[in-house]
Amino acid sequence: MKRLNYFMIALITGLFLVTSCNQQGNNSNGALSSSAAEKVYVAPGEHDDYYAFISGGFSGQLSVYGLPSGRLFKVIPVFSQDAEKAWGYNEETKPMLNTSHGFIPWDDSHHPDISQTNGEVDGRYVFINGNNTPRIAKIDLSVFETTEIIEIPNSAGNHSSAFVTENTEYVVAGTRFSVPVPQRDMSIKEYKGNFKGALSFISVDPEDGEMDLSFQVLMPGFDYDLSHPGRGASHGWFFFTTYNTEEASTLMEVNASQNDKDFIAAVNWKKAEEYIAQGKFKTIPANYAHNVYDEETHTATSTMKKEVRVLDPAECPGLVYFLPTPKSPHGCDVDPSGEYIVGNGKLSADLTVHSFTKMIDAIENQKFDGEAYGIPILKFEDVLAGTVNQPGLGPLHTEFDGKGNAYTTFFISSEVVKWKLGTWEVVDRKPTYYSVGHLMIPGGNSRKPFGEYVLAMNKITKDRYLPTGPEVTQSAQLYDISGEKMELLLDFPTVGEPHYAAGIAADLVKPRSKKIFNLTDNKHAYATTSDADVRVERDGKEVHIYMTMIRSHFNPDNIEGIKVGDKVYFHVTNLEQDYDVPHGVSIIGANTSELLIMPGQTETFVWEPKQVGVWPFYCTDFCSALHQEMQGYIRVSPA
Ligand code: CUK
Ligand code: CUA
Repeated sequence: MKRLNYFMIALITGLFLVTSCNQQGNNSNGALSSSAAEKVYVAPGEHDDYYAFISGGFSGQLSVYGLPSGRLFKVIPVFSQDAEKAWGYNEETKPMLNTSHGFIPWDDSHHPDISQTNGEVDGRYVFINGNNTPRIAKIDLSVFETTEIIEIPNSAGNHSSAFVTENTEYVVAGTRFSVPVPQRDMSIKEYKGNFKGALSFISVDPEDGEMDLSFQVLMPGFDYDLSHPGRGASHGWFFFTTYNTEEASTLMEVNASQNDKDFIAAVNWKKAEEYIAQGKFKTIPANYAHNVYDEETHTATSTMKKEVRVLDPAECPGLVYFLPTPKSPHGCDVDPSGEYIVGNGKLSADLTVHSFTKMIDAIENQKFDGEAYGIPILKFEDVLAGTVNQPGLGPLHTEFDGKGNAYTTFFISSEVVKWKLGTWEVVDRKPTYYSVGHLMIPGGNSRKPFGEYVLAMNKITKDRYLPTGPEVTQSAQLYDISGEKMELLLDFPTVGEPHYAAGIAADLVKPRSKKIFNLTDNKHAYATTSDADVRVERDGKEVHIYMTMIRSHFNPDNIEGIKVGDKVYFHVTNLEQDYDVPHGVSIIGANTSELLIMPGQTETFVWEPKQVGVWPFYCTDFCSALHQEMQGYIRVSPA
């Protein structure tokens, strides 16, 4: 068995190299027709039909593109400090990056998912996971800003996240690594049977959208890779792929791939709610931060939470079942009807599709094939809906067009393969450039996909773009899927590694997009909403400057009485009440970023002057013909 696994890995690596080489310099494969150009051409001043929210991977952020043009509109800072927007630099947003480990200014963002109502994307929020220091963020699409981040305790690698149920009852976050729960000092060799994998169900308040870690299901010590909610008939269930069901503490070579089949874990979260209501949970200590950005005060607060409710599947019959799935399944995808659950076995030659109806039948008839840690294992044949035979090499992820077709990415053979649900026949395949990971159909994660385009996200681009030194861009590729055959239309570079994306018709978001913050609604503790209130206040060594900005001056613009060793707070309010007129402010020698302040908002940075002198500050955003005149001086005297 072990021999075979070495062989598989060698085969995969070898094939991968061959594939890349073959495609290198073979751009004619991807040459586009002039009709392709027309299909992605959005004339100057016209709007795109779709928003695409593409994760930034190791950049920690989320970027906003238009489809079909592939134009980049914005990079929304989420888990990483961003100097352009002062995210994590100004006093207002620093608390957003607080965790139980302290201030953590970076993460690895993988999977955005859009909030849903009745199983359809509704354009209110995007949720996205931070893998490294487990966190889930919520982006409010009225402002395109991150407004909430919740840390996930008992989790490590937070990879099978952040996917939403069909009325956004929960955002689900599954751990990747199993770890000691609660964390403690113990031998790594004692992993097997002792480590646990926490699957977290974070409720979302239907009124104000606030997240709350409702409960965790404490699973056996496998690795949990990806997840997807049930929908339609399977609403109330959540499905997770697992690997390393051997529970090896080291995955060097292929220790983790000895089992012929791993599992998809089917979790009945409606049942979990019943157990919670009956008090069948344990409350265990857990430290985690919950950070909320308030739209009225324009200020974030961070609260540390101390405990979490956990459910043990062994003590909660009917909560979890295992569906055997070959081999190291990665993506776990559910079709729009909720009937088919696709396990993308990376090391399997075939694609396995499970049937929800058959799963329920098998459960009702108690047809089990043993158990693992008290969790019943169903028989592979009893839950199998069908198999797509040898569709490609290294299946990773599947999306659906809502017209009975599925599209699966194959990392090793670098292609997207279209196949039919129910007949399992392959109907088309197109190459990607190269080594595709995820793919995304706008609304493809819902009951009602928009079915017009699929976006493939590539890990490697080699010679596809102008060289930029050793590091070259990752990319996304857009295909028209309105016809029987896919047509490659466009490829464009991405910001960071595009693990996944979420797409939605622009008309569902545009009407909600806020244009300005009303100055009269500004409840910031240090707001200065009229020029009559500008002032400088000293409190010991702390100095608070209440400053305003409007085309084209700061008030005050000459400040004296500051001393070396002071801690100077610039609280700056933008008095503008016109759309798209931000001002910026920066000062020489400040160990922070500029502030780029939107109309009606207040932001704060701290300056600790180290040198005596008269120091200038200026506006960083070209705001009017007198932008260059928007400046001032601050005098620093000896301590
Ligand atoms: S993962 Cu990146 S290719 Cu984090 Cu969704 Cu599959
Ligand atoms: Cu204000 Cu430039």
